[in-house]
Parts: sequence; structure tokens; C-alpha cells
Amino acid sequence: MRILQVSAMVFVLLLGSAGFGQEAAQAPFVAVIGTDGVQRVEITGGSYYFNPNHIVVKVNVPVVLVVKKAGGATPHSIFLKAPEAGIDFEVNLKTEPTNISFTPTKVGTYPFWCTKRAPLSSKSHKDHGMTGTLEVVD
Ligand SMILES: [Cu+2]
Repeated sequence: MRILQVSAMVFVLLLGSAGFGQEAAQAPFVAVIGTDGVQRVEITGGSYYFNPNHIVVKVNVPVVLVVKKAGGATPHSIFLKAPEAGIDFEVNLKTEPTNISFTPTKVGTYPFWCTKRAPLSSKSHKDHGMTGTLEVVD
């Protein structure tokens, strides 16, 4: 019985660490079009993740990303540059939500990431896995 308990704990620990600091296998978050015709998605950023990190939106329908920081002193941002698709932003995350508005004009898969890097660190937050994907579909 004791061995069973310990192995169950190890299993939980392994599960917990598998998703840490990397783009965990997460079900895509499919944005719903609100009664105001806007696809609104809340994104929280922390060390070193975005939640959700895979977002699906419809082309030619306005999007509002409501972004915020999970908390803590570490600065984070969200950056996506795809001007050919009408998407181009870089916002420093605050604990208070910030709205990012755009209308995606081109179907495709667009990566976003955090541009921050700890002082004296060779690895950026992006290197630590603080990345995500915005998928624009028809
Ligand atoms: Cu960051």
C-alpha cells in the first residue's frame, strides 16, 4: 500500500513537471464570437507560459485579446508581428488587463512570444518556452 502511494506521487510529480517551461500539449482555445460581433480571448502570461497558448480565431472578424500578467515581479510581454495579416502588436503585460484589438485578414498560423530576457541571462523568455500560436481560420 505504501509503495503504491509513493509511485502515485511520483507519477503526479512527473505529470506536473512535463508541462513546465515548455509549450505543453494544450487543447486549442477556439474563440467564440460575442453578441457584439467581437471574438474576445483572455490570455494570462507568467514564467514561462501563456494560457491559453494556442488560440483559434475566425478571419475578418474583430478580435480583442485581453492580456494580463499572472503576478510576480518578472516582466513579461506579448509580441506578434504579422502585418500582412493585419496583426502587429507588442504589449508589456500588467496585472491589470490590457485590450489588444485587431481584425485578422489572412488565414494562417502566427506565432507570438514574450520578448523579455532576465538580466545577464543567455536565454530569453521565448527560449524558455514562453510562446504561443494564433491560428486564423476561414
Ligand atoms: Cu516573459
